[in-house]
Amino acid sequence: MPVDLSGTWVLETNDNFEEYMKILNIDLVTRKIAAHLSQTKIIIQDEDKLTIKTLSTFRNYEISLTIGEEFDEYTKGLDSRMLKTRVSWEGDALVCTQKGEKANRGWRHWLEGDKLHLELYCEDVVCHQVFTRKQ
Ligand code: YOG
Repeated sequence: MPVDLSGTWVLETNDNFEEYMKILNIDLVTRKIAAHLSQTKIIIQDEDKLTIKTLSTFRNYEISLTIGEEFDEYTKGLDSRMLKTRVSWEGDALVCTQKGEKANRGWRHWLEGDKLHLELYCEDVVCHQVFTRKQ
């Protein structure tokens, strides 16, 4: 376990989220609602087991996985696609690849000082989110 990302994190900045939602074919009305949501990320890291909950007043999303093992991900309530997903450490970054209909899809988490960073990418679009620890 290179670093411990565990904690409750609150979204502070959300660059290019609109473009990320568009590339996932999220409809206009849903995008308008989602764009201004406060998102809370709860990460529970226990050796090679990981749970990530993304919570909002509109929808919640949760994955549980074993680091290094591919699993079937269904993005229920998001873009509702089936993916073959794998999450691994690349140095101190937690890196996810999501194989499916969309090319170059995945995400990456890392720490910088007291902030949690997340890049969500799909095709040529990158959304950059920064979270701060909930007090
Ligand atoms: O997190 O993949 O931490 O799963 C991004 C949604 C918005 C619903 C959230 C609800 C992408 C409408 C998941 C927002 C846009 C828009 C709160 C980010 C899709 C639908 C759930 C994510 C990873 C890494 C762990």
